[in-house]
Amino acid sequence: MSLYERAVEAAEFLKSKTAVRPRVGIILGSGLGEFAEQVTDVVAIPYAEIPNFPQSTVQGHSGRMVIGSLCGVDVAVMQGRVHAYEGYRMEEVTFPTRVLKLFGVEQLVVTNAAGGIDPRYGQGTIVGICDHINLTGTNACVGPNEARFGPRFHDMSEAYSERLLEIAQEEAQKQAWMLKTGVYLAVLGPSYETPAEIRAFRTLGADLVGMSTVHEVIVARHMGMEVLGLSLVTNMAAGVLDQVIDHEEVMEIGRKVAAQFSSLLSVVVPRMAAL
Ligand code: CYT
Repeated sequence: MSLYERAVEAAEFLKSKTAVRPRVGIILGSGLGEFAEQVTDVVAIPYAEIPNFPQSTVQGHSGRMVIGSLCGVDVAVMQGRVHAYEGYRMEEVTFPTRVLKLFGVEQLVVTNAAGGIDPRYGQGTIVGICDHINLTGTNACVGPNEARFGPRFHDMSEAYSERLLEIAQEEAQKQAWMLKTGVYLAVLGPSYETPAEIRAFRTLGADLVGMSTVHEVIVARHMGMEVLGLSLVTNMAAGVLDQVIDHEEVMEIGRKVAAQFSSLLSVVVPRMAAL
């Protein structure tokens, strides 16, 4: 079966499980999985049950598709994602994004836990991604192009929707905080970066560093989806502060900022859906 056919099979499976046809999809990053509890009238499907779906091996990425309503808007929330550093091929890492599109999703919110390079960020800062730098050494669209998904060469000049970012900034302001924006640089991982790498990335124009998101955004744009990217700064990147980086801490910060993150998305998603 071709990639397209496998994605169709997975999307058809989701359609058989629910009558809901969300136009908004949300991918939850490390420590942000709790957000799925905001969804009501839930149909939750473990990734293991969805045909052809990759399973995550990382602790804290529980792995299920939560379909339901978020403040009156139909959504498909991915609680957990797989990463390239787990050894998955690009096609597997981005398979769920392909399936979301075939399921009917046109607007995608991608979230992640990231290291802060910009010293104006602090631990727990939520940042709106305005652009990215892909230093993972690969691209999710490598290989024969599937024209039913999109063109061979696709534009990435507005990978992250300016209008969605503006909405997120407006809503943050209404909640009395400022949503800073930043450029997300992706590495393969799984090791965290060295201080020398972080200095190099800062010179390159990066404000955040992480190990996900860019591949999903590349295929989302390939398929013409509109993207909002949000990073949670779970730690300052290596060398920015004089302290080591610990995965447990990354997860813990996610839980602490969960409420702020939830209240933002709960108002942003209805506005996105109304566009
Ligand atoms: N932190 C993180 N680098 C970091 O420092 N969550 C990903 C990558």
